[in-house]
Amino acid sequence: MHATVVTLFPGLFAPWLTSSVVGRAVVGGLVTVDFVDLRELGEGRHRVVDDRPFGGGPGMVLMAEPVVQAVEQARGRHGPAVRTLLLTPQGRRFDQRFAEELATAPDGFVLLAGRYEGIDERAIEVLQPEEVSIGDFVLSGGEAAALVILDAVARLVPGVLGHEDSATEDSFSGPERLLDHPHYTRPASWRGHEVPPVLLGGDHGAIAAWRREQRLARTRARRPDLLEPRGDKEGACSPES
Ligand code: 9D3
Repeated sequence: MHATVVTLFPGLFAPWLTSSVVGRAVVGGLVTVDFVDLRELGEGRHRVVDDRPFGGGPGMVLMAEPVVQAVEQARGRHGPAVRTLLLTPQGRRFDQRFAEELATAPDGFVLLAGRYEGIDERAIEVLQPEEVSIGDFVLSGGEAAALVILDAVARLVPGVLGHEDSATEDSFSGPERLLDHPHYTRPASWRGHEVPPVLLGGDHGAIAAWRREQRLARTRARRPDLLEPRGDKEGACSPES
């Protein structure tokens, strides 16, 4: 996996890239994350990258020229099938299926993290990025969203997780997208709370059946939307969403 992040704040990524499961994969070379510092493509001696919005209003807007130059520089480090993602609250919702697509993208991907009020729309017209949001809440910039995407994608790269089939047993992966069942470890009795006896009996068929029941019951109770027919999972077609 090769990702290039275009950002004004490459320093925000460093601790994550050298620690954690995913960080070890970066260090080990299975995952490569590099950066284009948008500031270095800014205008003039002060490397200006933003200006006030035409038409007025609060905040600043990233200028088209430095953004397009930075993304072109980033794309130049990848093959012709590189995907370009613009992180924006206006984007398509990121999900596990999207993560799976990116994990197998043959020429990797570029993540463009915005700041301020947004990016000059003409940069978006020229770059034709895939616009992606990580959810309906307000972040202060695209960097936290870029980290979320890098983490979700990197752990799908074969060899990144210690335990190889951890990723395929995840909620939301595989043909059945269900929430997880509850987990227990020792002691079997703790502060008067008991571990469900089936888990202590050693009957692996009964354990599998119990876990599957738990997964279904939890999904029905907490995320009934996941049990609806495929293609309507995002809720985009349902009137109440
Ligand atoms: C307070 C400013 N908002 C006015 C309506 C617009 C706005 C601009 C920029 C809101 C957030 C941001 C910064 N967010 C991102 O760059 C971002 C984001 C997010 O905020 N939520 C979910 N996914 C993403 S991906 C990038």
